[in-house]
Amino acid sequence: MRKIAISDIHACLKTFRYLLEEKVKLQPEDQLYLLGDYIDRGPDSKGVIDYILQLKEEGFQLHCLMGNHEELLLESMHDSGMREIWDRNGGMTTKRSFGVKAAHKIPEKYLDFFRQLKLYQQSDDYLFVHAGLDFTQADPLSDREGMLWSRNWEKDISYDWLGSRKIIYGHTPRAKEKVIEKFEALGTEQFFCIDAGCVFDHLPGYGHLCAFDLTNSELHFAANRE
Ligand SMILES: [Mn+2]
Repeated sequence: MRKIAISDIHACLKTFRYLLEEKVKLQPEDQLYLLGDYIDRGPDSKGVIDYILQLKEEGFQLHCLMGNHEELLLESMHDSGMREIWDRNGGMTTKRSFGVKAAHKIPEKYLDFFRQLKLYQQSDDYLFVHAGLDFTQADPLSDREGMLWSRNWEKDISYDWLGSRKIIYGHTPRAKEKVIEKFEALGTEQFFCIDAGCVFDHLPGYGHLCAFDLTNSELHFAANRE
């Protein structure tokens, strides 16, 4: 049994499948933590959700967290300001992939999937969250905004609060080399961002989807193959 985390798939279905099937070789006894941002920007948002639902149906053990892009989709259903932000950040590609002109036209089974996503999850000494934790708040795990949107929060970590736990997150893309560098620092640091910018393959060094095998302390990468 392995624990594996992947974040920020951003509609890159081919890369996601290749990473899971050819690199990670996911097994039914593994626990897979997906840290949100399944949709937007890349070519096949619907396909990514279909694949996740299929894996769950086949009995694979998935723990799916919410990302800010799923929040934008849900909020856009009743907030026109959010709709504009979503459209500017990949929402148009997601609507196209579902063949709809508005989020509320997306079939209910997908909306249900988005609605039931968790904001964070803990397992052993690991705390999984999409963006980070806002330690300027009294209880970072009650602060939805921080968990979905925060950046550059690492300098504010309260180590009294965190104890021996390590925070695994995505949201802020970086080059593959930078991910590897921070992976090597994980022995001394208690936070690790696994977003290697899969969908941003036009940026030098970016364009990889990363799987972090926590059990064996290994990284697997797949280059964008969309
Ligand atoms: Mn994000």
